Amino acid sequence: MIYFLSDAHLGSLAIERGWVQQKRLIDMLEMMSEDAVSIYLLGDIFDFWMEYFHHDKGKRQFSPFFKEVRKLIQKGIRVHFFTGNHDLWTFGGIDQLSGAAVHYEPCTIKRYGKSIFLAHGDGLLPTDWEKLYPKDIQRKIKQFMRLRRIFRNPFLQFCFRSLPPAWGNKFGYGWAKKSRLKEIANPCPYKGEDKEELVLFAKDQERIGNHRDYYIFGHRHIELDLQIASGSRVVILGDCFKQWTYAKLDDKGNLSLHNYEP
Ligand SMILES: [Mn+2]
Repeated sequence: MIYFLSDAHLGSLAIERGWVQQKRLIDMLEMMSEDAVSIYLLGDIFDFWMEYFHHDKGKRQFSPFFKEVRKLIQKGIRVHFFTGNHDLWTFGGIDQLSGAAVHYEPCTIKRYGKSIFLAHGDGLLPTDWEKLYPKDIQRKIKQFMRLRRIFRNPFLQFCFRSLPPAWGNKFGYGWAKKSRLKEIANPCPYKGEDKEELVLFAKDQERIGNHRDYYIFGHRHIELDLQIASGSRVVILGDCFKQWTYAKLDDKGNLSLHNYEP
């Protein structure tokens, strides 16, 4: 079996009893380890991950999670960690702490005869997106893309990494908490086949001839399993703090979404 999960947002100040959540995530990985060949963590596993030039005591809270990942790898399971938009600031630390293979960009894999596009999902748009959205939505998308460029700017990353970790974390976790509370106040459910960016992205890929059997994303905190073309499906994974969803690919190439019950 190959498992896919995303969006645990470990450490979030908006998630009550974070250690219970972390324990449950570990139990979920433990359950997967019974028959897993590989496990793909598709981004935003941490609510704010930043690697400073100074020692950061704040990372200690994630030791149980890292211990579990190392255990899985020791068992022979391959663990892949994709960065999301909350934990892209890893510069070798996550590989070192967990032993997982870290991916900074989307990628396409082939398993059990199926081609599978994997990405966290932030920043993915169809090529003709400007034609598809009204002006106000276009403005929001542009804003997000601008912020995304700022987050990825090497000079600004260098500056942030020079901060005392306590300051940087206060800012980072504070920002992340605000965005989570905003999402709770204004939930953004599935927008529909003609508006959901990740669905449009996948449809566009099919249209331009980059066929894949499955597209698997995180990021949106919604659960979706949608057929977009003959032999092509989009799966959005939900999350690992409220819905506790994951996807599973069996050795016949069947992909299915599940809810984890401890
Ligand atoms: Mn995200």
